[in-house]
Amino acid sequence: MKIEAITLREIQMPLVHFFETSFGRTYSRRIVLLTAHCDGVDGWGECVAGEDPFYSSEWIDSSWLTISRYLAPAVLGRSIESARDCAALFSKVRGHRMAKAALENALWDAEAKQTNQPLWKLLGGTRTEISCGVSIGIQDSVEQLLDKIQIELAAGYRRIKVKVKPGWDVNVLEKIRSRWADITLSCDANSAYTLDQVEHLRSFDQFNLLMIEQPLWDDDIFYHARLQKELRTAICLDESIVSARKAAIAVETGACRIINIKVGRVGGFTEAKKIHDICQSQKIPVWCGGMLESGIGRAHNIALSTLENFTLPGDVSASKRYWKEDIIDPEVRVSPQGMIAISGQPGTGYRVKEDLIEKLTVKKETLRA
Ligand code: OSB
Ligand code: MG
Repeated sequence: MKIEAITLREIQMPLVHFFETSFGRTYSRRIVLLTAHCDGVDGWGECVAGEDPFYSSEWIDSSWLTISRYLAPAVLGRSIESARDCAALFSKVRGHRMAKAALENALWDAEAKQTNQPLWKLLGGTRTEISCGVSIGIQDSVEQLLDKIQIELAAGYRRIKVKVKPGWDVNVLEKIRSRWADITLSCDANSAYTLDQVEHLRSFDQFNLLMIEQPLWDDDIFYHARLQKELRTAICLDESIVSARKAAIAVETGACRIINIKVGRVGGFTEAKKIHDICQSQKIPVWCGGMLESGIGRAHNIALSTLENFTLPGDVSASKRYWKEDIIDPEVRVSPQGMIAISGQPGTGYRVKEDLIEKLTVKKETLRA
């Protein structure tokens, strides 16, 4: 597969509803999309970096520069046998995993199309449908949060995850549990706590949560291991797991009992598959996280979620929860049973709406060898 050209673009899309985490509120997304032009076939990738370096050190303008100055030149004009070989070409560049993933994943998409098979099969997936949960941000009031949960439960979602931070946690979880004693419920702190708050975090045990996601520092594993020994609730790591090596360390030290795999955070499908395999061999269940993706990243998350050890409902949910109109056709739909059906079509099974993307584009650059 020869990589002849790469097109980078930034699109802007307002969210249907703002999304708030412990690090801030987002009303509208700026998203970097990448097209890899390979032997007459176009592969699409999405960079999941945020508008600001708050979830991780990467952000969309850093990813654009990293791709155009370093990553694209490493592959342009070259022939590679498989998208699997891409990660090795980037090894000189430290970090910048979301930028790497945007390019690597576009090549996986191109390879699936060229070999006329579904991306999920190329990745080694086995599922014909995947189980969906929702991540619900911090709201202006607890009443608004309860209304949102009610709507998502009625839509069929199989797991509710709420964002927490000091001041929006025990009080909120209490209200949720007193209304719904038995739903599958998780919370995600996005690193909002420190080890001084062990007693406070231990009080979350009373809510019978499926997990508490990333309670401590974004780059920490060691203190999560200490915290996990103090909690009955399973810790799930998100931010800390940036590679297969970190996943192995987290599992070996007992820092978590569950891992959230985000393909962008770990640098692409190749590394995501490695983490999946390590967790499977160690009996650690995984699920697919989300980063408020457009349809392109969402379709990639769906393909990844078909791997066998994705046994817990992911944060991969319907397009309409985010966008008035998504950039893929059909948009992602979730059944009343909370499932997404997997397409047997080649590639992602979703058509990229290039006309709409053109209208949403605010910046574009084509790179050639
Ligand atoms: O921690 O999972 C997270 C969104 C942006 C940054 C970090 C996270 C999230 C989400 C949203 O929880 C998941 C989604 O609905 O895409
Ligand atoms: Mg998270």
